Amino acid sequence: VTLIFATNNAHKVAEIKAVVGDKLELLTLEEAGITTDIPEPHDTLEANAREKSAVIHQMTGKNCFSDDSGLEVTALNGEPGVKSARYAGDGRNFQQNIAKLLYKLEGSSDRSAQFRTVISLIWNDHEYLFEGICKGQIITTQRGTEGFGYDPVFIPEGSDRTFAEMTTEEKNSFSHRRKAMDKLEAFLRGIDG
Ligand code: ITT
Repeated sequence: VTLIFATNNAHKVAEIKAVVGDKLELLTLEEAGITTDIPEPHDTLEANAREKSAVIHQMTGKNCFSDDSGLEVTALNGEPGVKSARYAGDGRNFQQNIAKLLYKLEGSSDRSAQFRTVISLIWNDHEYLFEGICKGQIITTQRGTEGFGYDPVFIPEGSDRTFAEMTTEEKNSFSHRRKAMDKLEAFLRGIDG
């Protein structure tokens, strides 16, 4: 099975390639010869995931999937959520995004949060959505240098280390993205019979 992964985020590609191994052949946009800025204009992860896969499917006519993810913080009513990449402005600056998050959570006793991934798969012209959630806590200072985005301040349930203190494989043993990808793989196995 060959699928185009409709993302411009190299960290997502590395994480998902580590999940699927050689069970699926993934083509990045670059490998598929596509250079386009994928729009994310909507106010839900679901709608943005659908938009991204639809754009790439329209361009290529091929089977493809996208990943839209965000950090949903309880005490902030689900923010930054769909705005995770641009929380502190259009520059997509991770240090500024983390600084804003920690500032907004200052003094808050509830530091619970979840990462949520929505994958939109277009398979033989039909669309399917898969969700993965990882619950955890936001800590007060950054720890670790691996991963991306909010990883240095997020500790998943069941660990005492941040995602940024883990290898890709360890992060994948907990992560939202892995859980959504497992569902996609199970779906494709079902179709294969
Ligand atoms: P594509 O749309 O090209 O796939 P993107 O980086 O724009 O890549 P999103 O729209 O899904 O991806 O942005 C989600 C943002 O949420 C991302 O830039 C990070 O700041 C954050 N994020 C998503 N998954 C994360 C993870 O596993 N660990 C840490 N932060 C994450």
